[in-house]
Amino acid sequence: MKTLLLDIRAKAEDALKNANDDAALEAVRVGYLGKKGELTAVLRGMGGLSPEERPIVGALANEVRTYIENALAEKKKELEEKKLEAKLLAEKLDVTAPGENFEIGVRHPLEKIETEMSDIFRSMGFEIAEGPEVEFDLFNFQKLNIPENHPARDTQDTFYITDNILLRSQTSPVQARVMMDTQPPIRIISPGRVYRADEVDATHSPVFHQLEGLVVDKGITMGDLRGMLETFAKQMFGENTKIRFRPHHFPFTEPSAEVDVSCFVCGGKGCRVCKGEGWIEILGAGMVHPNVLRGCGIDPEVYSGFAFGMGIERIVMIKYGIDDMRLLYENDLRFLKQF
Ligand code: 2NM
Repeated sequence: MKTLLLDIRAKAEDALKNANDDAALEAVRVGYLGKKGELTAVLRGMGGLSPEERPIVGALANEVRTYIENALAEKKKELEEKKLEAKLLAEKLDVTAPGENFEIGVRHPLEKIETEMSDIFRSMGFEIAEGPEVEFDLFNFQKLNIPENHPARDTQDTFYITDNILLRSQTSPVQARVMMDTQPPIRIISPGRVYRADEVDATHSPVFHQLEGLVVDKGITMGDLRGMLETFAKQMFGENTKIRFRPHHFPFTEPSAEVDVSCFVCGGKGCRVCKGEGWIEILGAGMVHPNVLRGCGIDPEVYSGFAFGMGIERIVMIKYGIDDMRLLYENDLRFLKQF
């Protein structure tokens, strides 16, 4: 019996030496200490021993059991330490390794110029106003003194959602809304996206951007408009820039003008950029029509105002010498990275 126990101990020790994972450890435990294990079988057979032998063999059996239990626990600890070590090695992080390279984007030229323009107007005290791109024709046309039969109202030119709801064809409805909501003094710009049913070509897109401005107060004159636009033109195109007004017609302003800047490339002598003219058209402007003021709840006998509007794409194309508007919408990084 004694040799059998010592033998079991030696075998268990051997088996543990070769057990290299949790499953092998468990197999050893079951094989010796489990219900049907070798040591358990010996303990069960102790009934056949004499009373003198029993305590001696019992003590040895307990010793062997404790020995195997301790050996199992020790091996388990050893395996866990090995596992942790392997995990730490696998997850090793080299904090001195160079960072991953990722490309930094660039601002879109439209956004860049819009911000530049807004900054100039904000420096002159203008606030930025916004409004919906899906508009009522009340604000897009009626309030702006655009008559029922005006060509701009044609479905050929404007995207209609219903009979009286449309995609705004200009940002002026924003100005109409501000005039209806607030009494003068008013000094706002409304940059934003507008929609017209145009075919795509080098100078047209059904979706483009405008920046309009509006000033209403007591005693506002065309001289104020001129001075303000001159300041804008000099900051946008250079200190030597001059402006000129040419008579024009808009339904919402009277009088109205188209406004040119002297060519910032040739200074007015005539070149490729100004097509030999010396001048480049940049915007439309005028004194807000009394009908518009009255219709928006402002008394034209007390107040007067000026308004202007320009296409942001057009300014971008002039400033950067871009001859095809479609380049601004294609998002080709080789193009966009040049600005
Ligand atoms: C332009 C040209 C001239 C304009 C007028 C108004 C309003 F709401 F005050 F009547 N907003 N914008 C205006 C005037 C726009 O764009 C070429």
